[in-house]
Amino acid sequence: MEIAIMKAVLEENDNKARDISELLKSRNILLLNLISSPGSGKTTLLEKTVEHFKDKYSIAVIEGDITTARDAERLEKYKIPLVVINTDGACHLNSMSIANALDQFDLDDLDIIFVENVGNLVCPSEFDIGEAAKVAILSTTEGDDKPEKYPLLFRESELMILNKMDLAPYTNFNKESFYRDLKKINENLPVIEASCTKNEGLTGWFDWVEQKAIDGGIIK
Ligand SMILES: Nc1nc2c(ncn2[C@@H]2O[C@H](COP(=O)(O)OP(=O)(O)O)[C@@H](O)[C@H]2O)c(=O)[nH]1
Ligand SMILES: [Mg+2]
Repeated sequence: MEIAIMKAVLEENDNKARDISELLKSRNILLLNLISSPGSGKTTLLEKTVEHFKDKYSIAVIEGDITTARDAERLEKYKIPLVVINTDGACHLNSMSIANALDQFDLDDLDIIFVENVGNLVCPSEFDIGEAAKVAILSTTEGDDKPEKYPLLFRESELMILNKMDLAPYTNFNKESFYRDLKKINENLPVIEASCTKNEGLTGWFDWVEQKAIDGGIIK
């Protein structure tokens, strides 16, 4: 019984995700879904990304959080369209909540929508939201074993950012075993090593976003 209900929930989610994906493709809008555990640097990456692209692309952000609007408040300074989705305890965003959030934007006016998913390495990977790509973020302080422990995210993502490289020397993060595990899970997953707070390695990320935008028909 429980399995049947879960299947129905996922099916409803996937149907709506397909609608969103088609809608956004028809309007040449790129939706990127950022997924990581709490504290690995999603909001910091978004701050740097909006700062970098704000004069080139029309950007909006959907902030998913269990409660509070604290991450959205950090982005208010950029004067971009922002929607907060409080999931009231749920550990991920679903496509129905994304559809509601999209209703609050003027889609005629947007190029890229970044979604900061709820901080969690498990649930957000299971729920498509109509994104062009999922992006996994992991920080060196979380441990090199995370891809092997939470493989779905690393299998589903098109890009991974290994953040907090500035802290790596103070941790026991073992790059060799990290890359060895990751290769077994998703051989072709590109990894960008970065430090968001030190503005290091971000060019690779900006180039990737730009290429995705071009692939999505957004020419600026
Ligand atoms: N040392 C270091 N700290 C970082 C880096 N990126 C983010 N942080 C810090 O990590 C904490 C959590 O970052 P935040 O962006 O809120 O993570 P989120 O929960 O994934 O959105 C904050 O105190 C950030 O300043 C980094 O590259 N290096
Ligand atoms: Mg955040």
